[in-house]
Amino acid sequence: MQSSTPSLPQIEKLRLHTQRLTNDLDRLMFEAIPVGTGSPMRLAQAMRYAVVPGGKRFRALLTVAVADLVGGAYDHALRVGAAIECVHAQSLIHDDLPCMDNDDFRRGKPTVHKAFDEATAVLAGDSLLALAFELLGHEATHPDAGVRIKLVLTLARAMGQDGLAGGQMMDLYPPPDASVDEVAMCETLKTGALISYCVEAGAMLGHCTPEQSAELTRFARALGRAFQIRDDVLDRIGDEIIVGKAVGKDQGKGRKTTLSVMGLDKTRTEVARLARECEEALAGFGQEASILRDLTRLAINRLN
Ligand code: GRG
Repeated sequence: MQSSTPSLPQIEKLRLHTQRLTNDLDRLMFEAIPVGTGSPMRLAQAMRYAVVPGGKRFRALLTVAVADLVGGAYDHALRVGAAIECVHAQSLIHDDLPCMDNDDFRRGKPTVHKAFDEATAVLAGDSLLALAFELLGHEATHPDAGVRIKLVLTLARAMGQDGLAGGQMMDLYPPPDASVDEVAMCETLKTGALISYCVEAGAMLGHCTPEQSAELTRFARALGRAFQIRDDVLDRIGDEIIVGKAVGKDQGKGRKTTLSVMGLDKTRTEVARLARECEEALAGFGQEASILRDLTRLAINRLN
């Protein structure tokens, strides 16, 4: 795996792939969040504001790519991807609140609590989590109830104290002299847990051997770390307009990140190691895993 920037044909292939999924996701989510059918209209508007249009749709793309790799159906993966994007959106809405990161802009537009208000933002986040489980539990997501239960159970674990919420807690209340390992653990939970779920869930929709499953898990762990490290780097060197939100906040708040505890040079080395790890984990899948290689490059080189 090259950590260098992707070639133009690679970018074009990924762009077409992304375009199709983005259109399908937007349609699915619009239908799943009706406005004006009895439920409070303002809540539905805030939910839609948070998920349509979304961001890069990296997580849904990942799930669809893994499902495709193991013979899962696109329509099933699309619904799982939508559920994951709902959870991701909730985590961003809550992360942006004044009691957490206190951000006014996200994806180049006012954050949900700025566009609406704090109470609506909290409830929109809560409702998006509920919607995620509703989407997963519906029989359209998979005909096998056992698979649906596994999808639900594994997502619940990825969100809670051993996942996003736990990682966010470590981020908000870091130990005084956080070690590299403690910072890595925080980032693995707050960002890596959902990225790992994307891969696990995609694999659940098809069939793979225990060896393939282990390699996908290894890939997901390295990818999640690389994705969050790039986030830290963008906060340091990114352009506010392109990133779509305020940058330079980590240093201002004295936040512990891989970048702040390792420095730029060691962080680059670590990203190169993670890229190699992704490449090795995907090696056995051959050309079939090319979209996953493209997504790895995107995670490492992205500008927003
Ligand atoms: C889910 C129960 C539950 C709680 C959430 C608030 C919170 C607890 C966690 C916050 C976790 C967080 C914000 C991690 C950062 C993840 C990250 C790198 C986000 C940016 O993702 P992109 O770049 O964003 O994929 P786009 O806008 O492209 O979707």
